[in-house]
Amino acid sequence: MLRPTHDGNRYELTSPTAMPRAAGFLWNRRMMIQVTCRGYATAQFMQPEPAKYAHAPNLEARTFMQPEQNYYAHHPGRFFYIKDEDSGQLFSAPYEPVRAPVDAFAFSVGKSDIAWTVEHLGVRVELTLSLPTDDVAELWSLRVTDLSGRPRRLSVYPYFPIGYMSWMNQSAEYRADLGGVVASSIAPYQKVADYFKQKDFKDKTYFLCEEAPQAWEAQQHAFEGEGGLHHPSSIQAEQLSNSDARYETPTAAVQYRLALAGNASHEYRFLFGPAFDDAEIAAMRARYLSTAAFDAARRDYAAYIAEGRGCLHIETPDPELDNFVNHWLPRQVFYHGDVNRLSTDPQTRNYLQDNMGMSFIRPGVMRAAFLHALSQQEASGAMPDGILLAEGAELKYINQVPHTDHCVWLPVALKVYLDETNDYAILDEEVIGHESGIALTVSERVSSAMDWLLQARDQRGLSYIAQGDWCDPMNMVGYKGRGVSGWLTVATAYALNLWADICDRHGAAALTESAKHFRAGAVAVNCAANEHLWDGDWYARGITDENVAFGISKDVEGRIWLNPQAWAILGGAAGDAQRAAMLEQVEQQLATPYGVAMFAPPYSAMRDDVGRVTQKHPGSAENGAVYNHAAAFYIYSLYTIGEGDRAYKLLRQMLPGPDENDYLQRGQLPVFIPNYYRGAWHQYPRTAGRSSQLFNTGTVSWAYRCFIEGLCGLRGDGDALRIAPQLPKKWDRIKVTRTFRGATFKLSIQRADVGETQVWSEGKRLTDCRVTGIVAGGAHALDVLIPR
Ligand code: CEZ
Repeated sequence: MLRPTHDGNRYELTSPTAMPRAAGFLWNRRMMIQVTCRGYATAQFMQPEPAKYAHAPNLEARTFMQPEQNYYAHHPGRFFYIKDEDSGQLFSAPYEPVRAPVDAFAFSVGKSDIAWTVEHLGVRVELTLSLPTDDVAELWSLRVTDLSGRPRRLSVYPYFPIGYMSWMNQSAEYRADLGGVVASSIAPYQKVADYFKQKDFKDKTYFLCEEAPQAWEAQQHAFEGEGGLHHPSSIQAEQLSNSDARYETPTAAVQYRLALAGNASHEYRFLFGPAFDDAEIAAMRARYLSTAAFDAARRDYAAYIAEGRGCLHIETPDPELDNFVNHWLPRQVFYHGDVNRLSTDPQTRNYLQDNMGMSFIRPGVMRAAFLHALSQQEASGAMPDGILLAEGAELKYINQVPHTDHCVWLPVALKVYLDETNDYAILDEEVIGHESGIALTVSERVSSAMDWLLQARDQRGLSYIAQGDWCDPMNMVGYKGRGVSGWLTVATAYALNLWADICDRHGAAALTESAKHFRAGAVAVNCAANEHLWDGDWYARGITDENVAFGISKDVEGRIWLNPQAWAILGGAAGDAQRAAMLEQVEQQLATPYGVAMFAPPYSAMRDDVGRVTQKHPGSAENGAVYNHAAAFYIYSLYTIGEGDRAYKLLRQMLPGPDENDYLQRGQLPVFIPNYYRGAWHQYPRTAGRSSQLFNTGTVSWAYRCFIEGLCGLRGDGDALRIAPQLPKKWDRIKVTRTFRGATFKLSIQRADVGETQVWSEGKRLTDCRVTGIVAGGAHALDVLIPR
């Protein structure tokens, strides 16, 4: 049903019904598209805010990308009907809208294209979607092949619904001069000011055909008629009716009458996308719509995706894991780092963590992003809720709600960058405040952010939460100005300690002084955490405005939360005995077969002193899902204390498969990590494990880091690469190739009768398991022996 192909470069699903929401995604710097195995698609492009060129048939709300998208018959998609003119039989590829049980089906997700092969009625249909690297358009190719060996008379109908574009003005027609259906609209508005903002929008959607069709429909109703989508009236007729849409819902369907000799095939190419005017449409056609241009665009786009190749290649006893880590995880990290989830105002914590992952792929991108984020620091030292990336961008959605954790992510992300590059010079770089115009060095700015965290605490020494911390919808713990976050308190200590370490390493006298100050701050914060938040076996999640601790043993719901435990390990609040107790409780209360839940039990009703998180469906999203971002923090914290076995188990659970039941339950291909899998494993086992299918998640930079620095134990340390693998007990050996500062390290790691890890290079044992003298272009072959 599901298998890797092409050496792990693709995943193939051979059923359109087993995992109906299984999808792949492609992106470039201007757009992204997620397509399901059945042909439904969600695409957006930047102008500069995310916009659509194919819509639902009704007025849609504008929102950020949602988890667990639902699909329905009229959902936007890309479909191809095939009619046998002799028998009148009909099917559609990939699967929707006809839903005919086809003879053979393969949905093949590649890194730089998505393809299908569908066979039915003695016909093979091959579809490929790819993107250009620097334009907004979908490049579709379609090949129709006879499998029966006899001459065939077919009609082939690509059907690309365009949907409800605008309540002010929408239309569509076939344009022989441009060679396809062109739908036009006016993006609706009411304020005069919006006219000036929107007048250059790409309000047209085109569907261009390389080969002129025999007939077309440009009006949705004319296409469907009384037959409905699974058997459209216009397809029942001999020929499409050449309709147009005049303030009617636009669509793009065309008809090719195809006479095929036995075993012969025919290939078509189409271009689908938004445009400002006819001239742009004509230009896009000239640029892309030919065999040669498609091939060139594909090569170019594959080269772009290959820029996200990553720095780690592993060969372990688990080939599915290898596939994911070698091929798909760095791709998803690259997506986040290169296009920032295609948002113009990413949440500050997302921006910093997404770029943190880029340290492993293209560290220069992380460096620039870090400086850019700091340029938007407020005079108080606080970081804003979102980082503006485009001229005229505004803070939207959740970024209008005050969250207090954004400063924490500065040293967290910086640490990864510094370990990877040893570029401590960044600390002396001057950053000009974009509002103040004042130049301060990076170290001054990070220090002022840390001081902001230190002062944003109550008289007990606990960190205020305002209307949220990492947990966006935890909006009512502290909205009256008094509530505190247990997680943010221990995370503050972590940030302070990280920053103190960085200051010490830099070595300048002033920074060594700062290090002392921040280390003392961390001690104070941790003392406060232990005094007010330790609940016997774990740390509380917070204390509300009315001074009620929550996330504690006497809570029936929301009793134990993962984040405070993970970060108390990282930040040093938890001593050995506390750690042991926490680990045990996490395992008992939060473990599920699909990973570790963010908290449990989920809330079944509103707690108005905790907030909106308690109103989400139990087990979905932040209400007690296996929220992978939180799981990744915990896994990382386990690696920092040598709990490699526990860590690995959870890391593996983050990926769907490899057994079939697990794939079916999650419903997702192992080509990305979703932001969550449903939790509520005890309450709702039927839905537990179900993937959100949302590939936007801060998880991936942490997961990649866990594989590189945790499992393989290959972390930069000053001028060296430090080697300290933590293989799960059941593994005897692995092979790893890691690129690091331009050098290549090939390691063979295996168990042996040794008391501690030994690293051997050219027959010599390295005394401290650190490789120094690293130069770009260098090659190192290392033998690593680890205790049995
Ligand atoms: O957004 C993510 C955020 O992008 O939720 C995380 C948070 O740390 C990330 O920065 C945990 O809260 O507002 C909501 O209720 C949404 O559920 C968002 O919290 C969530 C969305 O899934 C967007 O990806």
